Amino acid sequence: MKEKLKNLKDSALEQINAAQHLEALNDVRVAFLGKKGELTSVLKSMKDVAPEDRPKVGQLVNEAREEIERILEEKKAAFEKKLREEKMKKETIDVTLPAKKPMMGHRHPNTIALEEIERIFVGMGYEVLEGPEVEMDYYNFEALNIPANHPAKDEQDTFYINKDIVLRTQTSSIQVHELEKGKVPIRIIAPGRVYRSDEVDATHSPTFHQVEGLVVDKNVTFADLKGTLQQFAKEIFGEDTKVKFRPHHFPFTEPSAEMDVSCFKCGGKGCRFCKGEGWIEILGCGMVHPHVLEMSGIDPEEYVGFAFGVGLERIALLKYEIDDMRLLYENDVRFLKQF
Ligand code: 2NL
Repeated sequence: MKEKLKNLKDSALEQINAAQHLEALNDVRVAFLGKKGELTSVLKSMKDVAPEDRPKVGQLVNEAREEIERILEEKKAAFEKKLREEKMKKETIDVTLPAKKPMMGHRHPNTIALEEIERIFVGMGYEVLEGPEVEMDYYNFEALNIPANHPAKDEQDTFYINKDIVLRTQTSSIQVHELEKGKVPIRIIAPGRVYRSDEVDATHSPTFHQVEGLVVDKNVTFADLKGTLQQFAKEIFGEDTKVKFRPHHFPFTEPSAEMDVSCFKCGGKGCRFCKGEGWIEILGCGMVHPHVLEMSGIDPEEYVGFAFGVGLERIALLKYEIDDMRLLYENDVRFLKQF
């Protein structure tokens, strides 16, 4: 019996040693210690052992069982340790690898152009003022000498909230509020989003941006207007830029003009960029209409003013040589990150 137990134990230890993985180890446990296992069957055959020998044999069986269990546990722990180490090795992080850079945002071409325009005028002593995009019809039209039935008020190109309230079509409304305060002299620029019921194409959008400017003081002349806008053109398009004023008509200025700049691509010779003209139209301007000053409570006999309005997108498209306005609104990062 003692011999049999020893063989059994040796055989178990041998199989444990030979086991290559956890499952094999478990098979050995079942084969020897399980319900139908070999050691268990020895216990079952105790009835064949002489009663006086039973305590002795029982002890031997228990010792064998304990030893097999101990070795099984040791081997199991060793397997688990090895598995853990392999897993750790596989999962190591190389902390010296360069980190993934966070995506950096950047300014929209419109914003870059606006900040440059603001810098130029702030440098000349102007203040930057903003105002609401939803305006009373009065501030958008009436106070600017555009009475009811004027073609500029056409339902076709104005978004009406109701009869008296509109989405502003120009940022002049900001300036009318400033005129009404009656604090002269005034030297402001008014940037902002404006709305017109236009179809979208390469040069039109129902929402775009304007920067308007207004100066009101004593003894302001058209020469001041020309000098100011010429300086602006030089700063934004380069020192060699020439300007040209063509007579025009706006209801809110008299006289009125449109200003062209010499093509900064060809220097005025004519190229694809300026469509062979040598000149590029850039803004509208004029001396503030006396009736506009009067309506806001400023005496046109004492004060004079000049004003101008420029499309921000127009400046951005020209400056960055973008040929389709829609690109400015699509927010495609591949486009935006070029500026
Ligand atoms: C353009 C050019 C312009 C003004 C805007 C203005 C504002 C006040 C008084 C008088 Cl408060 N004028 N702004 C003047 C001339 C031109 O915009 O192309 N507009 C459609």
